[in-house]
Amino acid sequence: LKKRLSKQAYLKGIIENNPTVISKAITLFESSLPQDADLTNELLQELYPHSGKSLRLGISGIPGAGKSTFIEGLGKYLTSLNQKVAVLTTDPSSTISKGSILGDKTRMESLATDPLALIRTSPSQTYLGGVTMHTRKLILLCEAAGYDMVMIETVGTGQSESDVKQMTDFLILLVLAGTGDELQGMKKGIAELADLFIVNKADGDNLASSMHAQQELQHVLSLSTLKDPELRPEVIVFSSLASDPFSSLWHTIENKLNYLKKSGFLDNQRKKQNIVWMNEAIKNQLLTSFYEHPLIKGSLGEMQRQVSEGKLSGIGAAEELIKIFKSNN
Ligand SMILES: Nc1nc2c(ncn2[C@@H]2O[C@H](COP(=O)(O)OP(=O)(O)OP(=O)(O)O)[C@@H](O)[C@H]2O)c(=O)[nH]1
Ligand SMILES: [Mg+2]
Repeated sequence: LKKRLSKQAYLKGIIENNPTVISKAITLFESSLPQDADLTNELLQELYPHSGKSLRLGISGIPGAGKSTFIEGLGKYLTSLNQKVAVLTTDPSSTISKGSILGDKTRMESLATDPLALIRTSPSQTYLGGVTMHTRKLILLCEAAGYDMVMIETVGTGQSESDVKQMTDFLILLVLAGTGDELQGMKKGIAELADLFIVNKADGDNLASSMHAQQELQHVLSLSTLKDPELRPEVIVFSSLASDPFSSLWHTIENKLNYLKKSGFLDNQRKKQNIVWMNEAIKNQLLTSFYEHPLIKGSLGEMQRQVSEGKLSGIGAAEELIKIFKSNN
């Protein structure tokens, strides 16, 4: 059995921002042992009153859009203002290639060694409740530990953008000029998901095409049906290679955030997100207790075989399993 701290020791360490304890707590949260789940839930309950005070920032974009570079730059800028910054990334490719994890680590090296920063990369496939559930827990932990800003990096696949939108206050989408299909695709909804568009790597030979992409995107967004024009995302061209690019960028983000705060939009959004979280947790716990039920475990494989061979309909099999579950619970 793995050695765990007492609940009080975790609590104290997290609230005092003790890096060793925080790291141990994250390991506990990542565990899939049932006895760890109980301690995790008790801890979350106790941490909750200490959470909520950070700004939650989502950063999404296609692979290679420059997300990690951007996060590191913005993170360093914020720690230079004495802000505490936590970065949560999931690594969707961890089971396929290890290269990307190592790459990320190297690229965020100067932020990783910053005493005001915490970087955590979680493998994405291992959690019963999925990445989203896990990330939300880490957000609460980071907030209780006093981080002012929690940044979440996610690779844009459509679904992951809606997921990250559901747990952040502000979503930044990094796009690259010359990936025209992406820009076209944005007409279908993503435009209204992001709070800020950044045409990234607008430097060198990319500059002219980036300006063009900016105009194109602005046009797409001007057709949006958002009622409040203040909520319409801005499109800016950006390069991490420019000198001191993050101070003016942060100014832009802060202006927008101030509006969102004053108008009550952020509060409202968090209230809705809390409900989403509750519903997801219910679904998650029901699913877990279903699939972990000994009788279901015992018959699921056989049912699946019969369904795949066409001997039973999928819906019929599901109904039978649920009947078994309900009458033995
Ligand atoms: N020219 C230029 N290159 C950049 C800029 N930002 C990042 N890059 C480069 O683009 C490549 C990818 O950058 P990352 O920050 O790793 O991109 P990412 O979106 O995190 O990539 P994944 O996590 O693999 O999806 C690296 O070689 C960076 O050095 C920029 O502003 N200008
Ligand atoms: Mg990255």
